[in-house]
Amino acid sequence: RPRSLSGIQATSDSLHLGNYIGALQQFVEQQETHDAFFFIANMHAITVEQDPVELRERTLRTAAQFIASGLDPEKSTIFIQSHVPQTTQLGWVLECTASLGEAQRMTQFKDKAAKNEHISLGLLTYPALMAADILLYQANVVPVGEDQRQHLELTRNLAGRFNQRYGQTFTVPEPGILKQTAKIYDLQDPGAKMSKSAANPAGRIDVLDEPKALTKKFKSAVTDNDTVIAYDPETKPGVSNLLTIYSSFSGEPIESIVAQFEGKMYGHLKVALAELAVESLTPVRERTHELLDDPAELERILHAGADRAEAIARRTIEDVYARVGFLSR
Ligand code: AQP
Repeated sequence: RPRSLSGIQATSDSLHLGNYIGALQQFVEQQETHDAFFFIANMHAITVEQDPVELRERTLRTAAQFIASGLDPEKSTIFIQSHVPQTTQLGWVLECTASLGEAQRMTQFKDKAAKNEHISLGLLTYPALMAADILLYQANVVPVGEDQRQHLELTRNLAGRFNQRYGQTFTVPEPGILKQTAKIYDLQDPGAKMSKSAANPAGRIDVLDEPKALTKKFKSAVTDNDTVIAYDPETKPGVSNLLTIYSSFSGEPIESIVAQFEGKMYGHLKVALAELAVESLTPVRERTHELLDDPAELERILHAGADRAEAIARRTIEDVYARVGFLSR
């Protein structure tokens, strides 16, 4: 089986619909067809300042949401990034493989550097650590949203560069980006991606939102002055985003949703979408809270995952260290 690997940062109490549709739902599908590895990125999280108590709590909450969304610990290896020390070992080697210019060109670095007063060095070198996450496990495919395409391209370049210099060491991974759901947009600002750090929380649907809050956000989603329900991301970004989300929950193609709502008002679509989202997300929310009520079981799953992940990571780092010329102890 080809290996699939991806991660999500532990930077919020709840994942949002962008994470859920753009990433997590793909993870759930891939565990059926791939040798699947999914981790909670707590090391990436500290590239910007985090409160330690919150980070611990959010790490477990993110793990619980993985499982509640359908990741099965029997099928997927679920682990915490910092539990595999080889991540930073390879991260360093890859920092020395990448160039400063490459890191500075990353649009996520530029965006986040503009938003934060204190720009940590880790924010700049983050893509090398992300490359380490992926290359450690010799992943074939990395399911992510569109916003991660540039980082993945850098990972591929670093793998190729290392292989060329030291001989075949790393699998060069393919991005697993699904066209239609690759980018879920902010409900209040459909020109921007839905994001944890958006200024207006009304534009973000959280997986753990209570039904009332969730319905209110969908009802107040920004659309346009037109009244026709049609899919056209260029001229009707708000409505198109709602249709994408609808399609991802209902599993129907967008054309058939458009046909169902022919002649209806935006309000109808919003109410139907809110109902669908409540129906889909309620079991995820309830299961997440159940899992969090039993942290011992969650921790057992995460430890078993770390053991499996580390066994593979150890083999890769031994090979890498030997190739770059580090003497073994
Ligand atoms: N809006 C989105 N649409 C589709 N996919 C998305 N992803 C994130 N936002 C969207 C995908 O979710 C996965 C987890 O990414 P992450 O842990 O890097 O999350 P993030 O980038 O911290 O989430 P945000 O909300 O984007 O955070 P900020 O506000 O800090 O930038 C990835 O696969 C990502 O592509």
